[in-house]
Amino acid sequence: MKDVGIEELKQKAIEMRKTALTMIHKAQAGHPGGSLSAADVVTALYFKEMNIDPNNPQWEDRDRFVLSKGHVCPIQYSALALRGYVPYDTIYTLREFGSPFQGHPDMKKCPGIDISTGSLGQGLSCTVGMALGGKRDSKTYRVFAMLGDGECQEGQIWEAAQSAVKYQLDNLVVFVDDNGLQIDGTTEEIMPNQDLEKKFAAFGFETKRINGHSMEEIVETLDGIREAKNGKPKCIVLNTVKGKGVSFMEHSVTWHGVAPNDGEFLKAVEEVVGGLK
Ligand SMILES: Cc1ncc(C[n+]2csc(CCOP(=O)(O)OP(=O)(O)O)c2C)c(N)n1
Repeated sequence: MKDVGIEELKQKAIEMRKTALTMIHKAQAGHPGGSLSAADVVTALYFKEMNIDPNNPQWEDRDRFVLSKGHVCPIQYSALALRGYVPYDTIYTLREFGSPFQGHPDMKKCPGIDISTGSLGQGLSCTVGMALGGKRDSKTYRVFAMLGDGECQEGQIWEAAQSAVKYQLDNLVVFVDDNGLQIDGTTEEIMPNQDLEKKFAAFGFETKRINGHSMEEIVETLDGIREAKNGKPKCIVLNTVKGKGVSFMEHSVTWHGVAPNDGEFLKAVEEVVGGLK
């Protein structure tokens, strides 16, 4: 954990959004909507909460982060580039052959990626293994997962949730980016309210629903659970907006996996630089 103020984190979140959009624009491919909805929590984790060392990505005692909704990797790559895991210019190689920044996170190619993801539903199981391993080895590291609300339709999520409770993994913190939209192949889908905090609570998680774009609420929540050694895994459901920070991308499933053209990119960056409204 680093002592970083709210205003500094908000500035970082602006840089994160700008970087992710720059990558996607340069590649002319990628997923802006879900990257922007996850941006604020990912910022708080990488710039304040997690015990990590960019110079030693394999450090045994590091906190782990698993982007289970791996398609929004531009936001995680932005954190890795801005924290210095790789040179910042790497952002211009998104999705290129040989780049550490593949279309979905690849742990063999990119320093700082703890597990390869992209096939939705699998990441939580990986975090359960990591958290259980930590407990068995008497390690104090914590494990953070980021899931999508659409992803929670995968049965494997709930099998993993049961294991997390059975093994009393209070070193596991699960975030669900509940932006209310997903896309299934070519079918756009408005997600029904799944009452995810109630579902995770029914399985035995300690749960809370917060505004996923309020840095104040995010930091307060992370402060509140940091020392909670009560035998319960945690789940924080985030009220978020897909495309948050760019007016024409907000609440729009169209921007799930589409890159902005030159004009759209310039307008998007202009808006992002102005901060969240
Ligand atoms: C197992 C699997 N099925 C389908 C997909 C294709 N897919 C990629 S993103 C996505 C929608 C995800 O929605 P959500 O989890 O809500 O993420 P977000 O809206 O935050 O992008 C789907 C179905 C996939 N990556 N993995």
